Amino acid sequence: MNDIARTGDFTPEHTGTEKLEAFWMPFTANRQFKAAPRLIQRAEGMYYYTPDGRQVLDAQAGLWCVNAGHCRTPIVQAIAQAAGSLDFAPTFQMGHPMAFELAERLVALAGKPFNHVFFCNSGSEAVDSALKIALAYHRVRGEGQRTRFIGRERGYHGVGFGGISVGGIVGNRKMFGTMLPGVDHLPQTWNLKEQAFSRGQPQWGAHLADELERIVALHDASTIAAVIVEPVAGSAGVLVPPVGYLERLREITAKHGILLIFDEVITGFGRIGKPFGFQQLGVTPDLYTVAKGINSGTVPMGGVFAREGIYEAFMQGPQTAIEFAHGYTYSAHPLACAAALACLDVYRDEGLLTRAGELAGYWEDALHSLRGLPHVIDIRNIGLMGAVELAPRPGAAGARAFDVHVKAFFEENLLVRFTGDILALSPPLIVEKAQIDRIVDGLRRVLSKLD
Ligand code: PXG
Repeated sequence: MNDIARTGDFTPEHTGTEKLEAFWMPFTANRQFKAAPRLIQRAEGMYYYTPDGRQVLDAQAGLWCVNAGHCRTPIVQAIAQAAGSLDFAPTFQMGHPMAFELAERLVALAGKPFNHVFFCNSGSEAVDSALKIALAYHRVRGEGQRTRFIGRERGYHGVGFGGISVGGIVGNRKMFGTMLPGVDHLPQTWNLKEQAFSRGQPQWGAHLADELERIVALHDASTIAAVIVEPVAGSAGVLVPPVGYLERLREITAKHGILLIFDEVITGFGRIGKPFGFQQLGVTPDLYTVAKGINSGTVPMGGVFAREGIYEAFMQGPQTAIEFAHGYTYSAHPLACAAALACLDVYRDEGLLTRAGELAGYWEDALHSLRGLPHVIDIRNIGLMGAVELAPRPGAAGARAFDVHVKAFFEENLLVRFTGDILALSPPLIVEKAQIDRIVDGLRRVLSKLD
């Protein structure tokens, strides 16, 4: 048990539903949850523990973020130490050493051509920051008419107005008015008929990137600031880029002077086999966003990496001028930086940022062994990401995957994420083969008796 955990009185006898009412839960069916709560009290390594003491295997790394595993001692100690020695320090017109050290280490991990990183506190803020860097970059170079963004259907870029505007998940957009003007979308890349049960990158679909040429022709390249995509779409249910697709996006954007932004909030920090997804996929963007795994989900933090030439373009005018009027009170918060520095040590010492690549074959075979079970219409994987897509129950979209989520949690002691009728899997990168077996065997039992 963690000595410093504040456990409250959420023991089985005390979990009265009235205690649950005040918290307006994010992205949650509040009434359904509060009627039958799924509570987590503490965590360690690969596991969560419920208030009644059940040990639950975390097959989703929290929310795609706990890449080093839960409550890792070096990270916990670094946070505690920072909290006791530098609780907060401004980074507007001031600085603290950890922020600079972290930026330097991150840029080294990114490698050329990336040479600067901007800090924020979440993936949503990272996306907003990247979009603003793109607009301002064009403007400082005399191309201020480049104001349009191109996102993609089924893209998830967080929940800020910028992120939902370039994002392509209808449910996250429809309630919120007209959002940013001047945004267009590429088609999404998943196709059941052509790609079902692909292992790794599907062979079919590179041509979908050519839609960008059509969009460019419609608006004229001179009006477009940036294209933003997730290298692997995570939230929409692990949509793996077709072979050759990202390469084509890169070619077309470069040809037209449009910035290419990769949203690596999920693919960053070892999720698909290299420190960053672009390194694994072999396509280099101009800007990319990170969050989540930057400190294994321990303290909110995000960032935007910029390739050579972008930061430099801003460094003009009087020395006293603030070159980029953007930032957050908590940009490079000392606790987040301390956690990230300790986390980078853990990643390095345990080889975690390349472990997904080593386990990818085992993970792929294990997941694809679920093929043929009732209602399974597709299985997708890359690195240590995976998805099992179910046919929806007639008239009740999402109900089947929700049932699996609940049964896995209560009957198999497994935490598995779901989105629509897709089960999404992304275990911490410390996962062992025996734990992969446990995830897949638990799912097999649940799926075998699913109606
Ligand atoms: N971009 C991407 C690609 C993401 O996956 C964000 C931005 C936003 O990050 P923040 O830190 O603002 O939430 C994300 C977040 C899920 C799930 O289960 C995915 C996310 C968040 C919560 C749940 O699919 N991704």
